[in-house]
Amino acid sequence: MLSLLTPNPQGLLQISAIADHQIALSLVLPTYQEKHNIELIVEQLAAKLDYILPGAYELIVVDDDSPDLTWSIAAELTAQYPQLRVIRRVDERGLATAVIRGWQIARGQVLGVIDADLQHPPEVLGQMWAAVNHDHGADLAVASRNVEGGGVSEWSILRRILSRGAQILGLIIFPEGVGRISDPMSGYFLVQREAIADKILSPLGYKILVEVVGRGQIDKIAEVGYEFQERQSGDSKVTGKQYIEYIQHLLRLRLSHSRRLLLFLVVGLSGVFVDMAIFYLLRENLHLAMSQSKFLAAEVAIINNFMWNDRWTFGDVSIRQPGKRRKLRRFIKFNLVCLMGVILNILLLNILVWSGIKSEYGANFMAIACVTIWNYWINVKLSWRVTDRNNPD
Ligand SMILES: Nc1nc2c(ncn2[C@@H]2O[C@H](COP(=O)(O)OP(=O)(O)OP(=O)(O)O)[C@@H](O)[C@H]2O)c(=O)[nH]1
Ligand SMILES: [Mg+2]
Repeated sequence: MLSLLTPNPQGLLQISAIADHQIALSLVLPTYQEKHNIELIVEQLAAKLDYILPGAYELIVVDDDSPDLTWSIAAELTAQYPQLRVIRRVDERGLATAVIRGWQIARGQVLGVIDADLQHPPEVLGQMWAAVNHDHGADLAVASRNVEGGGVSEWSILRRILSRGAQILGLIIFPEGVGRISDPMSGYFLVQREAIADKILSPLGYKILVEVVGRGQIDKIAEVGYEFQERQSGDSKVTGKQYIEYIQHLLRLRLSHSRRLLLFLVVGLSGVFVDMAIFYLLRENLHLAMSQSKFLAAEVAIINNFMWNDRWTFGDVSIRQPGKRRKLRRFIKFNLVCLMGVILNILLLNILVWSGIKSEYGANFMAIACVTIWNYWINVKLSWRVTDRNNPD
């Protein structure tokens, strides 16, 4: 089957949560000018998958209208390989968006990607499939060059330096995504459909994996070592432009991940004002004792912060945890985290002053900054459980 796809101007892509239960795995092969490789890779993959998943997989070639007519050769192969589907995408280029376009028409429960130039050995598919294919299986299985059994066969020193440099840059700009995988540049992986379904994806350039980790609900990651093969036929499409796009892509992910932290900081600031105002009222109008006033003011501020965070900062998560009981549970956790924060704050303040910082106010400011970040992370993990795949109660 050959389908024609026209451009998608907004660049925002979504994958449906609905899968066909007959198809366990949909593997996308992005291609551009791969006429010498396409037949062999389809043959190798079909042989491997007919063995692991007979009748329960599909291969989807997404070709960007290659002038060498890769799409046409692929379309001819569909007669021989009924599990093969081919998309010819016109007037649009880009590896990452091609892969997502393939996943959009895919029917499998697990979605995957592999290069079509024979640099990714189909042999490791068995191990990757085993990693995702059971009840408590991984959300993501990545073929990695940087774990045991992995490597790059004949890379020049320059290419190794560029690759490592890109990885380090990723760790600096977007550590919470890039830091979770030993080979974040890998273009060979399998992911559970439900981990990325209904997310707004907007990848740029080549590195689809960082987009999946950055925007998906990826809890458990498995890595399988593989040896990156040298290209036998055709040319690499990697140019300097891909490096620039990679940096832009990381910055984009950084920004979207910072939004939550930014909202959390704004809410925190509103809490400072609430605390001050209540403290003032209780002291001046009701003449309560200082500690009593402080305690009540802090509690009102915590309630204020919780309300805003639950509705705004973590609104997308709370909506998936409906009901008063769950909300109360989130509130109790938030309250406890804030209380621990106060203790930590006092402890840090003492340590900083004791270690020689002259200004108590400066030390207090540093302590507040550290505790705010700590508060944020603990609340992300504990109260709203943002990284949970199903956000269970
Ligand atoms: N659909 C589509 N596929 C692409 C595009 N660019 C590259 N590809 C395919 O994506 C896969 C990886 O691209 P390569 O150029 O081989 O990149 P690489 O493997 O990182 O680099 P090399 O080791 O130099 O080959 C290959 O199957 C390409 O044909 C594109 O713009 N659109
Ligand atoms: Mg290649």
